[in-house]
Amino acid sequence: MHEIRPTNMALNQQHRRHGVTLTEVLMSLMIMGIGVVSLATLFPISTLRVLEATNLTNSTVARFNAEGIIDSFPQMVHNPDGNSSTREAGKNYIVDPLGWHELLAQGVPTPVLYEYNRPATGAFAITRPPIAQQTRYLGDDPASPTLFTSIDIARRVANLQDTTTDFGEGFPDPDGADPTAYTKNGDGLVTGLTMPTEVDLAVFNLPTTDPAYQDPKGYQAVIFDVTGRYSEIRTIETVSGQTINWPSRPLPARYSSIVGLVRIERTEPFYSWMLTVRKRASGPANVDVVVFSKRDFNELSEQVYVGDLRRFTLGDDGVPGTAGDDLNNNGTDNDLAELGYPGADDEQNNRVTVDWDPALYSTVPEKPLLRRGGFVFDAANALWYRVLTIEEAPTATSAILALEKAISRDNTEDLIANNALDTGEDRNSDGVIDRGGLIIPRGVVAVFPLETKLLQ
Ligand SMILES: [Ca+2]
Ligand SMILES: [Ca+2]
Ligand SMILES: [Ca+2]
Ligand SMILES: [Ca+2]
Repeated sequence: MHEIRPTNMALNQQHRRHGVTLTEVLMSLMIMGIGVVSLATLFPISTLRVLEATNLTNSTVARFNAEGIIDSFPQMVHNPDGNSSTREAGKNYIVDPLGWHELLAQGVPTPVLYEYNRPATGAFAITRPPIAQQTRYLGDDPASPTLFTSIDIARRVANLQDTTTDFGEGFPDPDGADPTAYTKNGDGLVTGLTMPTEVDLAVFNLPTTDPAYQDPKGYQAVIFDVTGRYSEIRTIETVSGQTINWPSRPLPARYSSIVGLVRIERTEPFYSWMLTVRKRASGPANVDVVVFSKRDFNELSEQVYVGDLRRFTLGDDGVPGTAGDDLNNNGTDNDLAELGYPGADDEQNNRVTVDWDPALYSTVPEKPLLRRGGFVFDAANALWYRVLTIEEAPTATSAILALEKAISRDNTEDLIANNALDTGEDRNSDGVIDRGGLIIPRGVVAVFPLETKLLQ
């Protein structure tokens, strides 16, 4: 027994020297884990960055498209209903050719208001002020349009055809020995190709030769030459059986004897724009281009939520101006006109509480999609604000939003002693205290203020 022990100990020591303890394993796992986790978090971040970059690029293109249209057709902004007798001076409104046509196509009889489910009665009434502020215009005379004559035109003008979806591909002439695969015009140039039968054209809903069934939804063919390095794109004009045709734009002569792969794809519009306009009484208009990604063309997305935008807080003293002082010397201390007075403790405000308590609405509103970096629209003043953060909510059906910049205009009459009608409030003297409305449409990726557009 005594002789064996040292041997065992030596063996154990040997094991200890060459092996790895549990602690060492755990340590190395932890170190590797840190590396893997930090590497893994890089992927979502980079994906987000790519998405942000794509949004930024495409929305900038959409913005310049929109500005080009405005500069070519200034009446779209300055006379948005096409009625020369009213120039909408001093009003705020929306110019939304695409939204107008899309809602019309959905059966909304007159998509004149950019709003839905606005609380119109009760303590949280948001009445439409005398200046029509949530009016949506086509940007043209709806009775006899000259510019936005159809939904197709509106889609072409206000959409960015930025993405394509593949619908199938194949080699019409895999061996370069099948002359029947080609349809040619009088000059011998290819105006059509017959696709192999494994590409089932019927499922694509492509435009057929029968004009009654033509459905030009942006289907196009990408036609490679035999090298696979050169390609031409043709909008598919008609389809007859397995043959796709583009008679108005024949292919170059290099395709006349042999073609390579042909891919059928459809252009998808993800980005679109509408305009918000604040037109001064003197004529010039401030215009914002609002760019959406996958805009939801639905009345529900124009839900007006209760959200009082107030330019100033009352400060620590809880009253307008400085407690006990008559800052504006009108004989009354701390009247409403002293709110935000120079020298007072009132501060510029960038917070707003948005409320979607179903009790306030005639139709149960969907909860707004609130997210950092999203946009909210002041329905009274036609101003956009970007959301900086979402703070804790006082109730389960409300949230406090911190906005990226200070609120520049009040959208409510209820500026002090909230929920009560106080002296100096009720500016339109209708006996009702007006609450503010916010619209929080989904998918707004950017809002571009343009240079002031002059009446031309
Ligand atoms: Ca104060
Ligand atoms: Ca005073
Ligand atoms: Ca009040
Ligand atoms: Ca009022």
